[in-house]
Amino acid sequence: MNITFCCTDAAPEPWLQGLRAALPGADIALWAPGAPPADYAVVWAPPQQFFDEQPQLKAAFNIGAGVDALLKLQLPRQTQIVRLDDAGMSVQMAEFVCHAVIRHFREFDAYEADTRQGKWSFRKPQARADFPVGIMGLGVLGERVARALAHFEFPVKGWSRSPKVVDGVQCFSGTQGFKDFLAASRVLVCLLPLTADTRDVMNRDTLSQLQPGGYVINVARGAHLVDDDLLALLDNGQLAGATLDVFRTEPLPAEHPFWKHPKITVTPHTSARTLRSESIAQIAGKLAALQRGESVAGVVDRGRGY
Ligand code: NDP
Ligand code: OXD
Repeated sequence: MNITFCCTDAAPEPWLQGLRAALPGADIALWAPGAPPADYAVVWAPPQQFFDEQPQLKAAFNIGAGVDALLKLQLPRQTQIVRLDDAGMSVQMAEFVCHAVIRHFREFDAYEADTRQGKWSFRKPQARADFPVGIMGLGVLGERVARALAHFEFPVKGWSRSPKVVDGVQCFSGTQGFKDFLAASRVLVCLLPLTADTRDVMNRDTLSQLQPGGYVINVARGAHLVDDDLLALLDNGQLAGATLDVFRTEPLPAEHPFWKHPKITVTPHTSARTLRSESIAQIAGKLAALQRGESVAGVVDRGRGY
């Protein structure tokens, strides 16, 4: 079995070594233009030339959960696209989102500002019941985040394309459930894949439907959010704040108003990082299953876009 590796943004050597250790029978090489045809690929943001020169691939393993960048390319028809499912990302996402929600709910920024001035002062505790958290996307990551927030006894709402049942979470689905979901949420967390249906989903109209004091946490993709609409709603007081980990252009350009906005916390697309050894173990397991003719989790439905 031949495997070609083409991942921009990842130092290739540790990946190649890890893949070789996990798949001792395989011939694994770093892709370069003109490389011989391989059976399988491990990719992240490869150039179009990669797929143009590798039309025979049986499967391409994406070393991330989101495949929006990959699906913009012309892909060989028979190549299965397999994304990471979890591989150590869901616990990171749960801690990131819980941290953002709790930091806002418990007003830790205000406490920090006070204590830095030597002030020993209390704030009136806010009622948890007044902080329903709505999660858009109840997939591998969204469901884990929903369960983690429910553990802290926040009222948790979830929205997905198809109907779901998740313990401790009030679930809504489809376009018909969206309005009710927004009206039931005060904090809005985006964990949707970026598709034609979900692009710009957080805009002036939808964000205005959140409960008073709305707070936005975007950990999915920058193009889910209309930047200017968020800024307008923060500036007119309709929204209380936002934590943003993903942006339309990354790195976030130096002149972007998000950097210095007093109600926005920016993090550099780090809420759930790809973990090399977990990812390699998952890819090796899936490759072995595919070789045995079994189906694997995380195969992308190109028509659906995720
Ligand atoms: P999944 O595919 O497991 O889950 C996607 C969820 O979104 C599903 O519940 C799906 O519904 C729902 N969904 C899709 N389209 C719609 C729609 N039109 N309306 C309503 N719900 C919809 O993905 P993951 O949980 O693994 O990952 C989610 C995203 O998180 C990734 O695509 C990626 O963009 C982002 N991500 C960000 C990271 C970061 O560091 N910031 C790291 C990793 C991922 P249904 O269940 O019915 O199919
Ligand atoms: C991913 C990401 O999609 O890192 O995995 O954003």
